[in-house]
Amino acid sequence: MAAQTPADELSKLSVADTNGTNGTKTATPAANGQKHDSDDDDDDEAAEGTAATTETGAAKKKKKRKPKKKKKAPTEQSDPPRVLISQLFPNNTYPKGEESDYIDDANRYRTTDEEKRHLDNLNSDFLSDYRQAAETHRQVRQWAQKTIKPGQTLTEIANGIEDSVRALVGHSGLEEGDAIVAGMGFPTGLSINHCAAHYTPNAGNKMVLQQDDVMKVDFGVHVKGRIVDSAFTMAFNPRYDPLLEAVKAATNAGIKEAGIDVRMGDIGGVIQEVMESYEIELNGQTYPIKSIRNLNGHTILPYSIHGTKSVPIVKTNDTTKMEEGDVFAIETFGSTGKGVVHEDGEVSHYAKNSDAPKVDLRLTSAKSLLKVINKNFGTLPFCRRYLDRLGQDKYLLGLNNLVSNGIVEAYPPLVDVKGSYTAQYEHTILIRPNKKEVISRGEDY
Ligand SMILES: [Co+2]
Repeated sequence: MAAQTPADELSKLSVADTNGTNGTKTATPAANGQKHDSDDDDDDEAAEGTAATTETGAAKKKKKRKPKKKKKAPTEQSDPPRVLISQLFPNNTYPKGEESDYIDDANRYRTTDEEKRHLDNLNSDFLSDYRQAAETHRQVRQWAQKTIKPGQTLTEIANGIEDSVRALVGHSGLEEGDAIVAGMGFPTGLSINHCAAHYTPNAGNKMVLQQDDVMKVDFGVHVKGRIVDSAFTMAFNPRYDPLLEAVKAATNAGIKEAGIDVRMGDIGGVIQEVMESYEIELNGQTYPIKSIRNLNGHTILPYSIHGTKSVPIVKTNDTTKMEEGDVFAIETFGSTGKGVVHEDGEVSHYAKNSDAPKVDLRLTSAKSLLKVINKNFGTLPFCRRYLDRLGQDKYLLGLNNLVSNGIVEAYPPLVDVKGSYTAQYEHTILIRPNKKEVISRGEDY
């Protein structure tokens, strides 16, 4: 989910030819849950074999077969994805993301430092929750990438992604409080063409994906509040390839630059340099690709998608540093338009403010809606469809009242100029004590 830059820091950078390719390797070691199962079976059989020496052959055979009767757990994901990730990777053996060492002189020691490794080991629950959420994101998005086609409605696409996420973490989110245990980390953004972010269909939306559309798919998965925020862009016409390539390279450059003690403004500079080394030809006209300067990456806190630090995607003077323990969403947006977004259109995304003021609400509908939000989302972002599926109706007055009281924040769609095209790629990275981990990295992006 995109974070908006309130202050407009403008330091334009003109860039010479930079080939923005970034050879990123994917490491998704296949964790193997089968070994443990078969070990168990062997143990059972060995124990039976020695204990049951006096039994008849038939009785022994009957007894022996028993443990094998249990239905084999699926070892492959279904289509559409409905198999629990915890079943595919038993005993918390979720695949790691892409790990890399800190390579600058001041932090190189961390790779082998015992104390840092010890600190890292203390985080095993944090890491396995994060990796479970990330694997869910990968499997759902890879299914989405092969299934989404022009002609589908945005509602169909969003429901397809969200039903899959909820099934894979095993929480439908329909019973009170269930969505807080695990599920959607924020609504599925399906932002098309000049719309860069924060668009998801509300009830009754009839929008259909078109052949020449450029669609940003930005969704979050959380497990116990550990939110993976990752996004990609889909286009069916190859004429947009340079735009997508620019943004993917820019995001990867930002990820590569990230590390302990690295300054935010410098990361922005690297991202902008790569992004703006690209151009694109559309209908015989050449457009420079610009970083959208008022969108940025951000830290992620438990149950809170936008932490306190921002990662700009243009060069700035921000000297805030990345620190051990931070979780960052590195996201970049490229545009053929002005490279600035503004709010436009009907709101779908909302989130309760973590520092919501204590207000004595006079509107009954606002009061009861706030209870629903507290119980089902807490500070996790939600959209109107999520209220609909909980059986809420006629909630708009109450919802708007919570927004005007500063309790809930509205996140309207963010758009560049009409006729322009925007793209986005995003990953979540963990600044672990001894390593950096691109938790959401996959073979796709
Ligand atoms: Co984000």
